[in-house]
Amino acid sequence: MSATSNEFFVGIKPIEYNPQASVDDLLVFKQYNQDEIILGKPMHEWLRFAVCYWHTFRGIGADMFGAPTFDRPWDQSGNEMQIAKDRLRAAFEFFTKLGVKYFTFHDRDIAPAGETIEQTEKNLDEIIQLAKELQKQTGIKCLWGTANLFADPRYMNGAATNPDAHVFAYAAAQVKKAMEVTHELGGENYVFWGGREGYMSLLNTDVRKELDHLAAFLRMAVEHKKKIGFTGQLLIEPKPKEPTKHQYDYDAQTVMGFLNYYGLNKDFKLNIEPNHTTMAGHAYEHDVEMCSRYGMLGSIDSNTGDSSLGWDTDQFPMNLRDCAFVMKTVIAQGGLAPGGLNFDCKVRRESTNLQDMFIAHIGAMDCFALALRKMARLFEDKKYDILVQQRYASYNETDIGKKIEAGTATFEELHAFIKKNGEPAKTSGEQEKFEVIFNRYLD
Ligand SMILES: [Mn+2]
Repeated sequence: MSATSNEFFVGIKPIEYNPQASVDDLLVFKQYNQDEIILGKPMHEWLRFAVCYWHTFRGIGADMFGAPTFDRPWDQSGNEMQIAKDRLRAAFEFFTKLGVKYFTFHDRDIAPAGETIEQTEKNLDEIIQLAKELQKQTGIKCLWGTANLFADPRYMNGAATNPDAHVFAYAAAQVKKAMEVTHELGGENYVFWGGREGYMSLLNTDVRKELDHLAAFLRMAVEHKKKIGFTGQLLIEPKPKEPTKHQYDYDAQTVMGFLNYYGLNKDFKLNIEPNHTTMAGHAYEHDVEMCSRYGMLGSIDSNTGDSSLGWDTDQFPMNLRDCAFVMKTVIAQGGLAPGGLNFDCKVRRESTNLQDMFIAHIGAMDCFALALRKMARLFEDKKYDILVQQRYASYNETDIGKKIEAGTATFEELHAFIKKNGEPAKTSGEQEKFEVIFNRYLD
């Protein structure tokens, strides 16, 4: 930022939709036309894009092997609180120029920790007041907030699953405040990602005790939500490992099983990050589909990994096939609100231009917008859904199938049915046919 200007992204104008733009005109949307109606809703409502504060405004381009590569104009003043304010102004300029309607944040990304909890909360309150002002000026909303319960050394053995009750209490104090400031910013959701809620070795771990404690922690969060009048959706983000060797919130089915066991399934939904899904050994779209089919898909941390690397690379989603699979599920469940598509993504360490931040988001937004257009066609056509339904037709069309679905059939009855009817006919699964048809909708 120059002394005479409040602009950080100098020379970058608001990004506009121009389907005629040439392939090398990169600061333009070729697919994302926010107010265009698709299946009865504007594109921006289907997609509900959010920019994440941590990677995009706290990322420094460092990795486990190397020093920071980024040199950001808002990180220059030398005073921690001044930097936090400059960074926040830069972020709102970015959200506005990009044309997203939401952002997401952790408590510790947005404001620096102090020496004491009082000082930390004072810093946070000061920055939250500025965020509120900037929200008012720009109309940008908060999709969700969360607490960073993994970076500080106090959480090295876990937060809500720490063997020390004192650390558990610290995590609770931190989440209490993070929920309150999320509420103050009008956040529409609140996310729990338990990066250290797992174990490094079973030899020193009582897993049952730790999971009981995690459930107790989440119950207190539900209570506190009611106490402060926060009506946002609570979300849990599964991840199988990293930084712990095993994270308890391994994948969508594990988290749903946990919520059901502890009676928390009415109070939480899931925030699915496909890069975590692939780390759990599943296909990109697996967790999105799995929890959606149980009415538990709340939001998506939209990113991708790299199959050649295998860790959580948090790359921008640029693959049409992957985005189409996600949008197929999102359309089938009628949208994501109050959740959205949060870009939990970072530009590569080597992508050091400020402009790369825009190009990355524009590319991912266009990829999702194109995926939405393609999958709207698939949805409207009904042909694909009918083909899937036909595979299960025997449950609607035969007496025995209807009785199985109604829960009134018995083993004795089915045994008698087989004795009378013998071998079932061989039916092709036709996987290749489904793959070809899906590809035709991507044309
Ligand atoms: Mn995430």
